[in-house]
Amino acid sequence: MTAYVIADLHLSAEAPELTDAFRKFADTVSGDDELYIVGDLFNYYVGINPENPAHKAVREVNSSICSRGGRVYFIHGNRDFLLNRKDAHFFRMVLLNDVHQLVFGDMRILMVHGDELCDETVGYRCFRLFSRLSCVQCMFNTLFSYRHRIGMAQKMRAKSIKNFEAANYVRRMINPVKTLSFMKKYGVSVLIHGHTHNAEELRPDDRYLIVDTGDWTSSGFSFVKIEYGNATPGNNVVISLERRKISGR
Ligand SMILES: [Mn+2]
Repeated sequence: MTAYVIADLHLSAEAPELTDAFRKFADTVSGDDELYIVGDLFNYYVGINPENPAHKAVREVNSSICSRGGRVYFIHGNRDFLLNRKDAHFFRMVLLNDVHQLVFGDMRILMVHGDELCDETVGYRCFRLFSRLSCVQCMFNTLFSYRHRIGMAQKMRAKSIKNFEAANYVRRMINPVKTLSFMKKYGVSVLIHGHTHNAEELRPDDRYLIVDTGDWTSSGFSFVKIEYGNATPGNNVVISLERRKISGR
């Protein structure tokens, strides 16, 4: 049995090669397996659009995983936090809390998107808190049309890209001190996160493992594979970070 963890696919109508890669990758998820998408599945998300090929594909792909007995779970990223429980149902996935724990015997693995592990500005922290309130989201969806919401999301994306460029493309990183104290608070030895787009394993010391799932681009993608046995799951959990090239590149 295997649990796959992926993040930062950034699917959109403009990047069909990523949607195709997701489709192919999903074929490896068998009936005994679980797929965890830990945020930023979509490049931006302001509601279901049945005409959007990325939305259609996610629904189809997840439906096919579910129909063979597999399960798909989703944790919000900073780009798709507006995806609510009803939307998750449409996409055939189960919406989890922002912090989720997997327990295999005595091994506990924490999963988060990862933006909360970075050094964010006070402004972003306030925005994150405010924008995740369901009453605010409900108001946003009621007050503005889908087209209007798309426009606002695109403006926010443009501003974020400009800020990233202004900072000279500084590599996004988690704060290791914050991350360790986060892990200690939850009493876990393993943490898997996305958001920072660097597929890598960090071992602050022998007791802790921090894995960045990496992202999906037109040249390739990465994912975390957690293999666990049936009988004594705590004793034989194997965690690996795997990379794949997108064929044709
Ligand atoms: Mn993110």
